[in-house]
Amino acid sequence: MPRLAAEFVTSAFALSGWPRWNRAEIALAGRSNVGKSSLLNAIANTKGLARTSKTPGRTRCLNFFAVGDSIAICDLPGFGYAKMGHDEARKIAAMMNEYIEGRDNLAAIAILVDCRRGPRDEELALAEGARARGVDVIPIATKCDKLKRSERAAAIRRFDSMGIAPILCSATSAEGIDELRRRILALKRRTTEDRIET
Ligand SMILES: Nc1nc2c(ncn2[C@@H]2O[C@H](COP(=O)(O)OP(=O)(O)OP(=O)(O)O)[C@@H](O)[C@H]2O)c(=O)[nH]1
Ligand SMILES: [Mg+2]
Repeated sequence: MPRLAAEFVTSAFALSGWPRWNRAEIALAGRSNVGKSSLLNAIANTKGLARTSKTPGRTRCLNFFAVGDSIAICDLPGFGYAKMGHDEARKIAAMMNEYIEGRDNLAAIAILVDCRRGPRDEELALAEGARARGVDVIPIATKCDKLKRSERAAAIRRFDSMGIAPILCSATSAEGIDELRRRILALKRRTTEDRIET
């Protein structure tokens, strides 16, 4: 599997900052600290491409990365960070929803969930909203290097409520990263007409 080169393009705090291009986008979504930015760095095999941190709430805007000629990755800010101020948390949630509900380029959303926790209401709602718009949902169980061999089956079963088995991923051990690269390279741009109207 060749390295999947990704290049930072721009940060956006509002719709007006979203890039105008024809690329198919995959968004990386999930709770704060779940490992979105680390996963992006692993996919691109470039340390420091997206900023990561032990402190939750590192990413506060939408960060767009171009992959080849026709694909892009959008690293989203994390939700559910308890210590974030109410106004800031609301602003970030609104920014995320605006993107997920309004971005025509969005072809797929990778919903990252800590493998030891499993999806809850917020991730299930995110998956449902994306599917209703015809956006592919790719569940990802992150930090799977933390699992003992005997815990792996249970970790996968935690995703039953999502209706799709997760890709077990680790930015540390690189497990699942090639599979994710394949899924990203297979993305095709969808036009508005392709979407399932609900
Ligand atoms: N063991 C392990 N730790 C990880 C893995 N991926 C990320 N981490 C750690 O988890 C913490 C959060 O990682 P980030 O990639 O910054 O998480 P994020 O989802 O982008 O966080 P926000 O930007 O705050 O939403 C960091 O301390 C990482 O080193 C992994 O696969 N395995
Ligand atoms: Mg981040």
